Amino acid sequence: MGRSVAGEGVLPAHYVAGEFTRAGGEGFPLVNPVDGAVAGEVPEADRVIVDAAVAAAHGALAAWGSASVEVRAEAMRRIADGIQARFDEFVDAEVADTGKPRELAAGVDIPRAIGNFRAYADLLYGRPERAHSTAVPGWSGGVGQALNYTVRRPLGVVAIISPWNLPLLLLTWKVAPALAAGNTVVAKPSEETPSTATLLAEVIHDAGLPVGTFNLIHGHGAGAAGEFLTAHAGVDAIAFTGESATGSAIMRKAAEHITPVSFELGGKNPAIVFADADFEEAVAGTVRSAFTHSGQICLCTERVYVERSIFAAFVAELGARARALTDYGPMISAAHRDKVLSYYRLAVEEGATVVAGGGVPSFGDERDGGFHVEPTVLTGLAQSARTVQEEVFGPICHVLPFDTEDEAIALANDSRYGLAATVWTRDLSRAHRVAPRVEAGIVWVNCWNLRDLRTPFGGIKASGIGREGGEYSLDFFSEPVNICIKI
Ligand code: NAD
Ligand code: 6OD
Repeated sequence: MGRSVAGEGVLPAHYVAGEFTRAGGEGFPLVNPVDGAVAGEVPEADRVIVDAAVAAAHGALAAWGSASVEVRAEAMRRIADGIQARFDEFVDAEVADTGKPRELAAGVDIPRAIGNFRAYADLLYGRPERAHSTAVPGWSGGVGQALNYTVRRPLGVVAIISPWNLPLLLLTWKVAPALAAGNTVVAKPSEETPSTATLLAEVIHDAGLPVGTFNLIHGHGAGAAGEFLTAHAGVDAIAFTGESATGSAIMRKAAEHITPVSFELGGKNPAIVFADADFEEAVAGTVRSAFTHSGQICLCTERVYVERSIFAAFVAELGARARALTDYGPMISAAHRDKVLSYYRLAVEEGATVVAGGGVPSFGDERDGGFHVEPTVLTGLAQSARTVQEEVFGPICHVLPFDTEDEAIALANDSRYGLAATVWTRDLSRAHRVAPRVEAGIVWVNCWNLRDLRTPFGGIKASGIGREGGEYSLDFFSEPVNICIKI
């Protein structure tokens, strides 16, 4: 079938065994979250398509799994170049699917997708292989030698399931290291955001990897394409990003075949603001960390703990800046908007004071048909309130005062999640003291979402299993094999 043409939008298609197809079950509408209009139709992969994708990935393992580091690294670079060459198409597609501000897609999502492939091309060369010289007691009492060395081999066919919030960034965050490590891939993006994944398949097709090395299927999760894929006996590993509840469901299925998993899940991320912080930096940083992409980033702050002496001033300024935000994107869907609004209502029932937002904005244009909600700042809830404990994944944060360092840490850690945290202080000793005590996989001090692709990324508690990023991803996507040679 035909491929997307610049300026004409993307026709979402599965990519299986080197062919684009819209075959399978009954498709479903693709909705523009900015105005609620139907923008196209997404094909739904049935079991036949999923089986074909897994079979194709198996068929490509011998060729791709044995390709040299040079061949794989060059392929990663061709993919990066291919995205770069179609940069504007990728930006258009990401904006159309998510409604996110164009500067976010053009400034973060698409450049980071390119960066993901370039980073793994480079990392492949820097990968050390370990060797150990081992003393061996000889048969006749002398001492001989053995050489132990460790090689890494790919896991096989990897299923990659990604969410809708950073569709291309989070898909490539897993596809790049999985392919770099010599695996073949069957990927399923979120049903809400099929377009940049389809463009990625076109770019990978053009990069000339062996047929079947990368496959893409579209469709829903539970009881559908996502579950068919993650429960598939032919899948050797699962890398998943999404809700913690979905992680549990996938893990139950994975248990059947003892399939290894890497999970990046939900969060309820705290910010701790000490009175000695640079006030302006802390407020501006918290506005970014709470409201970027309308709070639909797993790293976004939803709980803010502020030292009592600056609490009132901080809340007033945060509220004023939240009210001043005007150019923000929508929630991804009507269902997600309704979930976020249900938390706004719940918070009020739980006794919150609404400092800013709390409702649906009125723009007086086509956006009124879309799924926007106001950036919202709350105070006055107990730490145990559901709105303080449960992930909302929208533009909402609740601010609570604290009196001591220990209390701030205890409040931050009082959560089933442990993904990311921010600490705002000018006291270096305090920063070093507090950061390691916060139960999170990532702690930013005086900054937020400052990323280095070599660093470990992931969460503890209900926020995930394992770490991705740099060598950590290459470790997950490959298996160490120790070889011992008596010499
Ligand atoms: P989701 O869990 O609903 O869906 C994610 C993906 O899983 C989609 O592709 C979906 O089709 C698929 N899926 C759903 N049920 C499935 C099942 N039973 N079997 C197999 N696949 C299934 O998540 P979402 O709503 O797309 O994304 C938002 C969530 O993702 C939030 O909780 C957010 O915190 C989390 N998230 C975490 C990270 C991280 O790095 N930790 C990053 C982004 C998003
Ligand atoms: O920046 C990244 O590498 C990354 N994995 C970001 C995740 C954001 C979650 O929404």
